[in-house]
Amino acid sequence: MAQDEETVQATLAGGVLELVLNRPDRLNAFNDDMHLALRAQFERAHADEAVRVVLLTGAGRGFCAGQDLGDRDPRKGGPTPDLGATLEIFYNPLIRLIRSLEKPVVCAVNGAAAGAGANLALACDIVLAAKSARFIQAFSRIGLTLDAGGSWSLARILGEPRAKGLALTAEPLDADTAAQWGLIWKAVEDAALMDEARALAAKFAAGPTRGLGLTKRNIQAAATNSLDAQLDLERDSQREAGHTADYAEGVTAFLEKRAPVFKGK
Ligand code: T3D
Repeated sequence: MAQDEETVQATLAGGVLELVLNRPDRLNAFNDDMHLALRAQFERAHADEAVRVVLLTGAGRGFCAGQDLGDRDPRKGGPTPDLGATLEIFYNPLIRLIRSLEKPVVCAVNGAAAGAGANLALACDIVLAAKSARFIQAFSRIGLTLDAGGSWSLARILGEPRAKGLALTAEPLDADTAAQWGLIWKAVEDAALMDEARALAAKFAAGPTRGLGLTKRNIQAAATNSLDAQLDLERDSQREAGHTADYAEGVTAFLEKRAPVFKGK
């Protein structure tokens, strides 16, 4: 079995690339193999037209517990690890790949999402979480600071008071509260999580892929654009969307009073 199939299970069916973080006995904490495997899958999502949506979740009772601390054991001796290198080599490229993918990324948080694992989830476009799931900015418990885009996501989404509260206290945030605060899209019953996430992913996979991708890109661009720049971007994007076969199909289907059949073209 290939390395990436062991630590990240990947299946592509019906336009949905489903990725399952697969180190359940470590609550899917990242080791180097899992970093490389997950990155390879997001690179594939960029390159492969057959991928129209990504669905990310975790095996077992956790979503992802961040970096594997067993690989950071100071008791083993040796030089102090360069944690900046981990970010430069692994987390930062991964977060950039997710944010720059002009296709929806759905995240189904099935259990604890801690440290970089929490911020991996927050980098995704639509986050569903099981009601039993918890988001834990665990960094301060071990003397670290936010990473994997957490300081950016939390401050932007929640504002300083709640971002600082979560980060400085490392208190777990339950899924219902995360949804109420607007940190995630929805909290759902545990038993319904994967059905709901897969239904959503299937809907996106049958959607107008370019239009969805432009929508994602432009909403993200709004954070740093002026209104003028954003209006120009909307004009250019709508021009591009208007040339797609999916737009022609959408309008035709409306006029023919039937459901559209989008091809992602
Ligand atoms: O290069 C760099 O290191 C820089 C990058 C840093 C990024 C980071 O993510 S730093 C933050 C690392 N993550 C954490 O600090 C979270 C550590 N985990 C926890 O705090 C807890 O496990 C949870 C709150 C997530 C869940 O608690 P609980 O009680 O439900 O489960 P547990 O019993 O703690 O964990 C179950 C097993 O998973 C356990 O192993 P065992 O005793 O059954 O053999 C535990 O040791 C293991 N585990 C959980 N998280 C990690 C882990 N093993 C290695 N690394 C982990 N991060």
